Amino acid sequence: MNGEKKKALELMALRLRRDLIEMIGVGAAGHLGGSSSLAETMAVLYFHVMRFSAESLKDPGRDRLVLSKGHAALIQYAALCEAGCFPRSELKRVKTLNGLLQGHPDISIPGIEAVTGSLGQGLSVALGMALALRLDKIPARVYAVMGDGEQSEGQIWEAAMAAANFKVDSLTAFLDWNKVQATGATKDIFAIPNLAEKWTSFGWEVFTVDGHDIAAIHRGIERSQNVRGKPSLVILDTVKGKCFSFAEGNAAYHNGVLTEETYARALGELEELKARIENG
Ligand SMILES: Cc1ncc(C[n+]2csc(CCOP(=O)(O)OP(=O)(O)O)c2C)c(N)n1
Repeated sequence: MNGEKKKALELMALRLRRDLIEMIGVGAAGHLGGSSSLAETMAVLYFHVMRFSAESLKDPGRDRLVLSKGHAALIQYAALCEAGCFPRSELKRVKTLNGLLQGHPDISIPGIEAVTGSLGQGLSVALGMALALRLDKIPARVYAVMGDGEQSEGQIWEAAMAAANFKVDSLTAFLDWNKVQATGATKDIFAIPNLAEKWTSFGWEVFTVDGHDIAAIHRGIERSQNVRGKPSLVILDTVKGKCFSFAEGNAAYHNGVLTEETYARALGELEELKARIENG
C-alpha cells in the first residue's frame, strides 16, 4: 500500500469515528468503545480490500462482511454510508422507530449481510456463506468480526472446528482484541488466555497485528488471503474507545452516554488527529 492510500484510509477511519459520534449524539446511550476500536479495520476492508460497491450489493461475486459483534453496528453503518449505500440523512434517524438503521445490524439495511447482535453466531453465519460460495464456485471472500468478550460463546468454537474441518480458506475472521467487554476487563470477567494458541490449535492460521495501524491490518489481511487449506484469524490488537481520551480502555463507554462536554471534546480530539495526519 502506498503512502497516499495509507493516509486516505487513516483519514477515512477518523471520518467514520466522526460519523459514529454524530450518530450517538448527546444524552442517549451508544456503543462508542467497541465501535471505535474497529474504525481502521472497517476503513481498510470497505475502502481498500473488499470487492464491494454500493452499485453491486446483490452481485453474487461480492465479498461479504458479517459483524458478529453486532452491537458495534454504528461503525459499520458509518462505512456503508460513506460508501454510498444510503443517504447521510439516515445517520440522523439511527435507532429511531421509523429509521432505516437499527441498534443492531439487519438485512433490510443496504450492505448488511446478516442479522447479528446475539453474540456468538456471526462466525457460523459467515462459514455457511463461505461454504455456499464454494459449492457455487464463486471466488468471493467472507470476513467475520468478533469481539474478545464474545469468545466465551461456545458456538464460536463449534464454527471454528467446522471451518478448519472443511478447510475453508476463503474465510478470514477478525478478533477485536480490545481487552474490555461490557462491564469491565475481559480477563476479569471470563479470561481466555493464549487466544492465538487456542485458534492455532483449532486448525486456523493466526496473524496478530496492531489494529490501529492501517498498513499492518492490510498486511494481515493479505497474508490471510494467501493461506491455503485452512481458515485464518487476524487478531487486532486494539484499544477500546480509541482516539477519545475519556473513553480509551474505559468500560463505562461500552454503551455510554455523551454529555454536551464529552461530545464536543470527542469531535475536537478527532479534529486534532485529522490535522496531524494532514500535515504529515
Ligand atoms: C448472547 C449475548 N449475550 C450477551 C449480550 C450482551 N452484550 C452486548 S455487548 C457485550 C460485551 C461484548 O464484549 P466484546 O465481545 O469484547 O465486545 P467489544 O468490547 O469489542 O465491544 C455483551 C455481553 C449479547 N449481545 N448477546
